[in-house]
Amino acid sequence: MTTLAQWLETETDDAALASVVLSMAAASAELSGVLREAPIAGQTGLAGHTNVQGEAQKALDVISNDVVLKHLTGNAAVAVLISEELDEAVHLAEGGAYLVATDPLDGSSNLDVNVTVGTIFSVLPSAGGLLQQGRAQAAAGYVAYGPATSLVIRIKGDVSVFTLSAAGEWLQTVVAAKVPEASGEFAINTARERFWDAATTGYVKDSVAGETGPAGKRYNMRWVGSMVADIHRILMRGGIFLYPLDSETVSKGGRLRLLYEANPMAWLVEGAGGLSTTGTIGILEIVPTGIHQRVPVILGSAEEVKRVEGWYAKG
Ligand code: AHM
Ligand code: MG
Repeated sequence: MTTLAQWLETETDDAALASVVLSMAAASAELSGVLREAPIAGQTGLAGHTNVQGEAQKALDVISNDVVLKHLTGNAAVAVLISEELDEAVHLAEGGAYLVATDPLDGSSNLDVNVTVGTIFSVLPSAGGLLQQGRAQAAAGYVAYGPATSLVIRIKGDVSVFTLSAAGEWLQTVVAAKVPEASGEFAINTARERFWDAATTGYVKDSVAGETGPAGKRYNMRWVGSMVADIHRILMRGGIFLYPLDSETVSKGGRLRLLYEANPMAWLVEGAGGLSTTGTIGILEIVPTGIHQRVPVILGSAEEVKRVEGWYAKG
């Protein structure tokens, strides 16, 4: 089987970029072990403080951030780290060619109930500064800590999936993931229906209307509450993920963060043939205004994303 290091050799001739991906993979492999034994080590529960987003940090949020920081600090190619858990960008190796933006532990509300969580990361050329469009990404990936630990990674070409072996090696298990164009599955937190805009309400209403409704088919709804798990399902078998702008999140610009949640996921989904949008513009086209900026996120199977865009176009 192809290892991650072998795949990187064929995927890029940029040794610095390959080393950044390998550092994130090493951090994630370490985290996979930490997460597996966290209840034994007494590392579940709250850390006792809040992050820059005003969210209560879990002990494992803090530990995960420390593990990623440790692995990137030793890498001369990483000039800057932006993390969900750190108020400010951290300047690391001077002259490093790359910037990493990460959510070290996404979906942490699922930790204490042993449901899949993940690490998301985006790699950008450091020369472009802190606030670059998603289009500028040099690579992006996530790691899903589920029944298996999966690394999903894309440089410029296809999306590859690697699985962490018991011996600690990343082995390629999917060569080119493709998001099916059509799907009958949508993912949205339906408990927020009262806050939705007309486009979201319209799309979901059409979808649940079944075979005789405007969508002409039957849909299923899935919502794990870990973006990594929901997006992984969509990458493997299709579907659409929506965290739209709603009347409660409008003052913040949305719920999910652009630099280390929306952009890397959009990079992967688009690389696998899917689409991504805020409803009105492509996620990868957004010009960031802040490192912790939030945006509406709609991505997945092309037909479904187009159906949502159709609703937004109605105004
Ligand atoms: P987090 O980065 O603080 O873990 O929050 C992001 C998570 C996503 O993983 C998930 O899609 C979303 O928040 C779930 O939101 P909700 O609580 O509305 O279900
Ligand atoms: Mg998070």
